[in-house]
Amino acid sequence: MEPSLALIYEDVLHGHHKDVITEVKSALKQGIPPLSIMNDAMIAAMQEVGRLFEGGEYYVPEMLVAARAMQSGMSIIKPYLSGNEAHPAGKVAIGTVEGDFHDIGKNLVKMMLEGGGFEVIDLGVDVRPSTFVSAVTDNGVDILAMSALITTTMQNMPPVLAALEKSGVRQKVKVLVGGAPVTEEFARQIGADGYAPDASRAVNTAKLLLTR
Ligand code: B1M
Repeated sequence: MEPSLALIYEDVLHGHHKDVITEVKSALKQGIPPLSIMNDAMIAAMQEVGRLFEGGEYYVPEMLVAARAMQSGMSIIKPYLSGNEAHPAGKVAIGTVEGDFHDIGKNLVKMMLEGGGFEVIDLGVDVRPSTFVSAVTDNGVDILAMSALITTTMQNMPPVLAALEKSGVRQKVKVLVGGAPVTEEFARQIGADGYAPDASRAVNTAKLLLTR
């Protein structure tokens, strides 16, 4: 791995959030693409954090400090991923489903969508079905984007689809789902319109959904 990426990887892994800021700035100055910093260093480090947690070497506090370091790095990268199109490609409301507080992936998807020219309303984490429905009825969004990181909380996606049906707005909006445990098959089973395995592909899928 490129030395500056290796430094960022280690900083995220060990939760050195101040060093991450310095190293990300330095990598950008060296001309390393922001997407490479995000994917090859920061996301890779979070995957290792997950592996260490599963192996009993990391506990929740270590995950938290790593997450904070990742968020610090992302705050530096964000301006480089932002779009500048005058006319938004579409309006998206994004949130992590009820019972789930993981927001790093959701924030990345949000950033990439903004970079792709979408206007994005961030509903936050632990979002109830009624809040997703209100985003459609009150804000007229074209796409509802739901993220879930836990096998149990992904089961809170179908109630959102049911709530949309019940409110009579299911046909007005495309539903895009994703998050580590979510699969294309799961998306199909629950009647979502689209699935994306990562933030970059979420943008392509969102654009495709609006052409249908
Ligand atoms: Co949690 N956690 N966590 N955690 N955590 C996981 C998810 C876990 C897999 C760890 C493990 O056991 N290996 C596990 C879930 C196991 C399962 O599914 N059964 C787990 C657990 C168990 C828990 C707790 C229950 C732990 C506890 O308290 N005992 C607890 C639950 C809290 C809750 O939400 N109710 C918990 C808490 C936490 C922290 C708060 C400490 C922290 C989150 C901080 C935060 O988000 N602000 C945390 C973290 C950091 C993780 C891991 C280590 C990293 C997650 C992450 O940010 N990854 C994670 C292990 C892992 O993922 N390997 C783990 C980086 C991020 C970029 O990837 O979010 O997958 P990800 O997003 C990807 C794609 O999935 C996709 O795009 C992104 C990249 O391009 N994507 C979408 C995401 N959303 C999308 C939406 C789309 C499309 C694509 O369309 C709408």
